Amino acid sequence: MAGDKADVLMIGEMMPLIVEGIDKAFALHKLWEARDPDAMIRELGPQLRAIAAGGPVHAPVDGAFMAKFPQLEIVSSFGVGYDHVDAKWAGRHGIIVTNTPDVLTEEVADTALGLLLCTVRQLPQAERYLRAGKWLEGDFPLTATLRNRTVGIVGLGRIGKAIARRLEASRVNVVYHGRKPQGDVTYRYYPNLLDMARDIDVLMAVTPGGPSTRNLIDAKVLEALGRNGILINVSRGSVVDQPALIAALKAGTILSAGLDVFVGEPKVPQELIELDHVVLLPHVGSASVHTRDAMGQLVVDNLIAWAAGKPPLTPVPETPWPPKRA
Ligand code: NAP
Ligand code: 8YV
Repeated sequence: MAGDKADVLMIGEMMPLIVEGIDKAFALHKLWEARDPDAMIRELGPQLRAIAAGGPVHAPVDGAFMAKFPQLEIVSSFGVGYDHVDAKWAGRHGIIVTNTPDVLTEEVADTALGLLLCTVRQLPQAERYLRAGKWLEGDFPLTATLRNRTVGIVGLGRIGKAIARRLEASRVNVVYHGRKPQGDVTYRYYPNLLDMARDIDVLMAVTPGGPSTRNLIDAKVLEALGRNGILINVSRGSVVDQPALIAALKAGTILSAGLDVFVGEPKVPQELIELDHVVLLPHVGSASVHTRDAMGQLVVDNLIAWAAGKPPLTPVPETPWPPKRA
């Protein structure tokens, strides 16, 4: 503790708005800059009560890591998805986990729809065609269409519903799969993903990552989606069996895929990069200045609320409130 400011450990580098916001209100410790990170952890261990954590490309905040800080009270995480944090372990140990929901919903839905349109209509390929001077030789080939397609959304939560609203405006039929039906929509619900995959020709993944959704979209689902089928993934790379997807794309089992997320990102398999008929984005779902600023501010504001003894602004469902220590 520096003066009366609580210590906050930042694990990996985060955006300047977060670094500056935390630095102003707290004693900030930058683990990624430490010459000896283990020594910093040992030194802070007994008194540290707060951690700021980044998204999926950062180090996981698992039970073993949190156990190094017996006084830990809060992990303020960047991003709505928090599969890099063991929130169940934290919940059992009375530790608050916060994420950044809602402020990114419309941005990610915009990206998902853009990715879908780019994939179906091959817009990036058409742009590459023009830049390569090929238009002078002839028109770009005709493409597939969004018309008469049915989009099946896996994970009809905040972002899934915002995508569905955009699809409705485009007069596209929407159905969905999740663990339970949603009360506030009239789209057809499929309790079984395979059944839905057979009936649709676009599969849009918007679930959380983590063990409960690992490889949810596997070879069988891709086969059921069929030769005209398109997979759009804006959830987490882990939700799709990536080798099975590559095999399906190569074999023509499905038509195409638009991917914003990957297993092991930022590394993307060369086999995917070499496929010209897919559209690949570097995890930019929420990546506008406006939305990233709102997300970053929420990371800071959750810590400020905690330090003032107020309830967390955006706790994840696993967070017990008021907290109970194990
Ligand atoms: P949300 O409101 O919690 O929605 C998640 C949905 O997934 C819920 O409808 C939930 O419904 C469903 N779901 C959960 N577990 C499932 C399972 N095992 N099988 C099928 N469906 C399941 O979250 P959100 O704010 O919409 O965000 C969703 C996810 O999008 C995030 O967790 C993150 O992974 C991803 N994301 C990606 C980007 C990007 O940049 N690409 C940006 C933001 C978010 P049930 O509980 O009824 O199953
Ligand atoms: C974040 C995301 O940008 O919110 C999420 O779950 O995937 C993105 O909005 C990502 O977590 C940053 O690392």
